[in-house]
Amino acid sequence: MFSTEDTIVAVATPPGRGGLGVVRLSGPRALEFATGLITYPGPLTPRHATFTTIRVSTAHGGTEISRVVDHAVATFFPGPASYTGDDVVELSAHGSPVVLQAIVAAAARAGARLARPGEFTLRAFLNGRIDLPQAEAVADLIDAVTPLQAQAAFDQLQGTLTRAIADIDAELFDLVARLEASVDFPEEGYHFIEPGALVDALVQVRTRLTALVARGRQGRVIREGRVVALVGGPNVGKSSLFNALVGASRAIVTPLPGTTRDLVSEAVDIEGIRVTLVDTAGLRETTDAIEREGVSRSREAARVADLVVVVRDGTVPEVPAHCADSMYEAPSAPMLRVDNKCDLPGFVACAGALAVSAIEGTGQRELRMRIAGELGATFSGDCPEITNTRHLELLERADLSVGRALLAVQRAGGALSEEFVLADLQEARLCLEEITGRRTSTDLLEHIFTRFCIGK
Ligand SMILES: Nc1nc2c(ncn2[C@@H]2O[C@H](COP(=O)(O)OP(=O)(O)O)[C@@H](O)[C@H]2O)c(=O)[nH]1
Ligand SMILES: [Mg+2]
Repeated sequence: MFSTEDTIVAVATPPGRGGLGVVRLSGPRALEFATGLITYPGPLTPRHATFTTIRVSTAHGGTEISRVVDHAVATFFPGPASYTGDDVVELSAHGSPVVLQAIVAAAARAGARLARPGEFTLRAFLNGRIDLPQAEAVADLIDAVTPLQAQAAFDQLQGTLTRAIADIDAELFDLVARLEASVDFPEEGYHFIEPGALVDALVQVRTRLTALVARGRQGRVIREGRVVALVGGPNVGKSSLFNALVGASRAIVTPLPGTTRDLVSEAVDIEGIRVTLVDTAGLRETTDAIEREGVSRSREAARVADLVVVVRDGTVPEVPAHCADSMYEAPSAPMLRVDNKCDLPGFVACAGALAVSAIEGTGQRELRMRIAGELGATFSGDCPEITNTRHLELLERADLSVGRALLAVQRAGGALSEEFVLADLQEARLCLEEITGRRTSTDLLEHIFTRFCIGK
């Protein structure tokens, strides 16, 4: 995975047909291989788009046949100021899979190696162009489904997390240096940092870490998305509400109870959070085998959801047997009660329930906000710097270590043993280094970069 000596090639645009398709080459021989693929005679000017034609040669029964296959724009990005840090050439041709594959095959025949998933970005990381969170942000940006996900990923790519970590690490570094000096020069009673000042400094670091962790817990919701299940009795309007939230007529709506028999799910953007919304079969006793299976799937959906929206028909007096929550084992996820059909006469909302009309749209904005609120993520202003579980877990560990150090100093008073505090602070620094990738393992890189698509 780590050979960075050779030149790699891949189609950088998504599979399938499109107006344009880009083949990317990176490595010491990128320019040489690309020059062999184009008819443009002169040297390529760095960072200039050069219009040319692509010529590839194929073997036909022992003879090489060279053919011009497409028009293209060739751009040469000399290293180290390129995406990967190596020499990079991008050939932008028409988005024909046949042409693009022919270009890749010709480059491979010339000696380029087919790039593995994420290998361009891996090189950027190994060449020090970006740190690990920035590389991870590239994958997140590409995978983003909601604008907020994209924004959070782009912020991270711009280095917001990198800077937040660097600031904390700088403070820790300063403390570690002073504590080490105290250990190395144990002159009678002399501390390179007084216990009082040490407590203040640790409290400050801890506060920053804790705040970042808290924001990361919210941020994780942005990145990973959440599952929300709509459950309730038959005919209360679950499918209608589902369609209203999805903004399309996805689930079948009829006046007949028992219409929805399988789970219908759709990814929607609710206040910036990627929500997988699941419409379920109405919970009721039934003899119909298909519907019974649907009801059992509904219970399962409610069990695994991050939030259960319990829908009730507000025009029907609440009958305990029809009360949705009595129909499935109490889910561990939070519940949001919604009373539907508030447009009809005779509607009475239960205490604590939100009145909505799936048909007329009443209360739906409020419903979206409450869903986002229940999911623990309401964002006003900036995106959290942290959205990734890997970063969050390491940060939590760093936070705990600093917390331990702080406790040790506070307990010891004047009789402080610097070694103990040092060990905890060094542990915290190691966690931060693992986030940024200054300290990393092959397994971790493997894990991170195989999630990329080829050509990225
Ligand atoms: N007046 C009114 N009718 C609704 C509303 N929501 C759903 N319905 C009607 O109630 C019936 C059942 O709706 P449906 O979405 O299939 O309910 P489900 O069985 O819970 O999925 C349909 O005839 C809908 O048109 C609403 O907000 N107001
Ligand atoms: Mg339905």
